[in-house]
Amino acid sequence: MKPRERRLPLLLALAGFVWTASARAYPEFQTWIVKNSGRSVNCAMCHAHPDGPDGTGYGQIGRLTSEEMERLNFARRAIEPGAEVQSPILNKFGNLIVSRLGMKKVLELKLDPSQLPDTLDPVSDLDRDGIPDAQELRDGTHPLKKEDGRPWRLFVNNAQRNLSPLLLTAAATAAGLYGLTRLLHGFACAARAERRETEDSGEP
Ligand SMILES: [Ca+2]
Repeated sequence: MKPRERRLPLLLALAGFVWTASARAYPEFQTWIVKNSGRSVNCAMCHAHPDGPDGTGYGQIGRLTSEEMERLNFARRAIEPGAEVQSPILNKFGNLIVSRLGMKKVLELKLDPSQLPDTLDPVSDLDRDGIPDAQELRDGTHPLKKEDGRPWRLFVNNAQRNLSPLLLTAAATAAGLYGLTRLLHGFACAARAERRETEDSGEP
């Protein structure tokens, strides 16, 4: 292995440390999402804390326990894809990205963040709102909050999801109205027949 090739894993590990140790180390992803979607997006799209990993709040480095530090260090070493990363400074979506891609690929995508959505599982939908995680990344909506999505996409997905119950309700309502109409018609006929019998018998 050439000296340059031997240095690559070390450089990647160092870059991974910088990424997980500083919220501002990788502004390229957030910048692209904001520009592409036109929406304001904070660090909470991928991190545990909306201000990123720096600080002493929940999900920030200054507050981690020894067990959480072990998980953080494991994530820092996840250069290749496939590792089950559970970094305490990332949320479920952030951990999914690192697990699926590995830090090496994440670092490559830093040069062109617009490719990030295409590298994700196209059918993964963590919040089950009907909008895939990759699309939420493009839209600048939160992939872990099912109430956060482009209104039109949420409307279409909800309509598709509830189409069968709506049709059944409409059919039941129509059948009920038809039955009621027939019943009222039957009452009217019976009343007319009774009136005719009374008139024919000459009873007052
Ligand atoms: Ca979703």
